[in-house]
Amino acid sequence: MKIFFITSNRGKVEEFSKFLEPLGIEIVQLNYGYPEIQSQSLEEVVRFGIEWLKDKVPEPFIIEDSGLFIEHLNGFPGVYSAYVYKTIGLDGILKLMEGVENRRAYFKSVIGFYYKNRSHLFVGVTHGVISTEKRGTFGFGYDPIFIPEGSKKTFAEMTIVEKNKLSHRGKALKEFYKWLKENLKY
Ligand code: ITT
Repeated sequence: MKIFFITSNRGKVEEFSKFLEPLGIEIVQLNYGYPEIQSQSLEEVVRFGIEWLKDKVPEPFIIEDSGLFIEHLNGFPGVYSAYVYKTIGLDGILKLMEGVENRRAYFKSVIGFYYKNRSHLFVGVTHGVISTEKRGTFGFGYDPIFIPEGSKKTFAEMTIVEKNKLSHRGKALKEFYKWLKENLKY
């Protein structure tokens, strides 16, 4: 089965492809921009995105919205993660966190799957801490400064398979995988 992934982020596509490979699913990236509404909720952003896209792109398709929520910064950058990454970047975040003891943060991922005129949402959350310096070269985005709970490595020091086992996206993908197995009789 072929599933279109509407995203500009190649890293996300690689993580999806690796996870869904055992089901024989081919993820095809479609870089088709869609409006991300101003909302405090990733779920709302995804629901709106699907509604906007459903008559414009081939089916079945997925979109995914994610964000990094830092406790000391009251959840910032959260739903603004992509914008903050492009503007102040990792160095900007590390600067905001200089000398801060409470480094707790979490990543959240919401996958939206549109199939046979219906939307299905799958959610994953991973708690961890913001490192004091950038480490690692794998992955994308905030990976070099996020250490998931129970690990000493940042996400950027892990292979895709290792990261998928611990990450927010991996957890959402696990739910999606279960749904596909149950509903599409894989
Ligand atoms: P889309 O085209 O799919 O929207 P995007 O990169 O703009 O791709 P989002 O809108 O979901 O993605 O924004 C999420 C931001 O959080 C973005 O800057 C990502 O790099 C970052 N992010 C999301 N998941 C991440 C992960 O697993 N590791 C590191 N950074 C992540």
